[in-house]
Amino acid sequence: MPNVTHSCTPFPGQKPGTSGLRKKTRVFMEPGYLEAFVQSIFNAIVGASGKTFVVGGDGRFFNAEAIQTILRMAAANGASRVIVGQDGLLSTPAASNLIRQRGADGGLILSASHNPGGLDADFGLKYNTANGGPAPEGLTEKLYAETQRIAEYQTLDTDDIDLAQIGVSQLNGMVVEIVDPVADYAALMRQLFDFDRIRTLISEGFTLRFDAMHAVTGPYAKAILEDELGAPEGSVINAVPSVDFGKGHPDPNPIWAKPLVDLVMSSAAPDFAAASDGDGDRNMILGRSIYVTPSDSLAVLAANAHLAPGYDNGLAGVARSMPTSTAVDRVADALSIECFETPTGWKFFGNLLDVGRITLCGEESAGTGSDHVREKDGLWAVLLWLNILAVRKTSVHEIMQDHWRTYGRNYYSRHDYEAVDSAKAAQMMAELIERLPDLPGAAAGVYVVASADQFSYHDPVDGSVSENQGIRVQFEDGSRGVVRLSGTGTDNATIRVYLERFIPKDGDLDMETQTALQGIAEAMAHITRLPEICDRQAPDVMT
Ligand code: VG1
Ligand code: CO
Repeated sequence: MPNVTHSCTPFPGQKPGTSGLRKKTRVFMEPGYLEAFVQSIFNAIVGASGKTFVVGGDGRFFNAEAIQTILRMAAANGASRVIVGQDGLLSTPAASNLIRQRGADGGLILSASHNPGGLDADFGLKYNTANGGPAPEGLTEKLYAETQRIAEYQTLDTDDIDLAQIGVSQLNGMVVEIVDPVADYAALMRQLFDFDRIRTLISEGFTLRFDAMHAVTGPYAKAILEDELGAPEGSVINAVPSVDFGKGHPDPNPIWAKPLVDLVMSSAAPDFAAASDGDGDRNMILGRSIYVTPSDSLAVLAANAHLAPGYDNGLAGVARSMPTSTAVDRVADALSIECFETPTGWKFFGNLLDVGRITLCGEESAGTGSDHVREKDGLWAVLLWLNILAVRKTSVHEIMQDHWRTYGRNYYSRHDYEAVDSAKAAQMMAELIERLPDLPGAAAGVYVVASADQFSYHDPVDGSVSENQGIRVQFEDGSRGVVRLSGTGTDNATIRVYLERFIPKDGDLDMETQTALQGIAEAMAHITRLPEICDRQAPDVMT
């Protein structure tokens, strides 16, 4: 069957420095748009010829159609094998695992993560490399260059492949292998965690609820939590992936997973509850009458990971993204292990994981993970928590109290200002950057600035430097404010302001979070001049 060459135009959609593309679904569906991006990926990796790829997505609207396009193009570009999750489904961490297990050259993952799905919502595609992680900056630069000069793409004129049928078929000489999306991932989890112990905990009456938010983790959570670990049927809710995520917003935080938070705050609360996002890489952890912030969760997991078989040798080191609270730094200090501060985005953990400098890492945006894959992993975090609870035989609430009594508490919240006029957001950042040298010593309410800078990261493994990664304001009492622009929004600019206040272990550990942070929020408003420049008085979302 002959290849078909179509011409296409370079497109402005790709942002430099990002490993994927996130756009409105209708944009992705424009003739030649997805194709131009896929061909740009193949060009950036110097051809697909002879290569093996993993392909799958979170099941959102256009997932299956996009996979058919990718399969045709991979075959036309000479790929030798493509491994696809049944029905086109693969969670992001499961895709990362498959790439590694099967020694694939890379993977194309279809998802816009926690953004809503549907014809009038969002779609995305990203490329992961052979280590299973998001493309590093060197490759994303090449990819960007390719998107700017792409002129034609290669495809085939063929019928669709049946994605529902597990097994092997051929597409113009390329092997298409449809696999169970859950099996290899579940096997990995079985190696890392003490399933017997968790099963015993559950059989003794420990109750849990997992909200898959109508997204990709449904089948994974059902298979592992219910079928294997014995949680009663119904413990996993919203478990069937749907193309529009039940018209919801599959973002596991107290805003978008509010019913779950309401449940744990009610008299019907289970002992443990959790949720994951569209593509299964994020997690939210809850206990009876308690919400665990992602930054605290990372710190607790670091302090207790040795209780799970996969980590019983201890941790090589830990890492957190810059805006993530410094709670984990205190644990690393106590364990005498290294703690790295990286820019936002999972790709920056890859090198540290690859060379064994770190074992655990995480971000304030509900991402936690380890060296088992090269993506953050929602269900993995849930299982590690369950393993810890099964060993310590105490409540989530008690684990948190105990943690704060040992290390002190980092009150933490992120305030998001969404759909801000892009020019105004840029102006606010530019003016702030100009004022940075004058900030140290300046008073903002009761807070005094100790230091202020623009974060740039020097990768200790490959020596690369990533600049302009957000603004850090350190206050004299150890509190901190961070401001940066989102790189994943699809609607104008999103400004994120991150607030952190440290209270030592003998201080007040039981304040309401927003109350504890109000002074820092005011100080940051004063310093950034966000309310005046962007004409916003309050954030749209506080997590
Ligand atoms: C957000 C989060 C960041 C995360 C990224 C991708 O980025 O803040 O921590 O790595 O989403 O997460 P930004 O640039 O919008 O702040 V996901 O679940 O899309 O893979
Ligand atoms: Co995600």
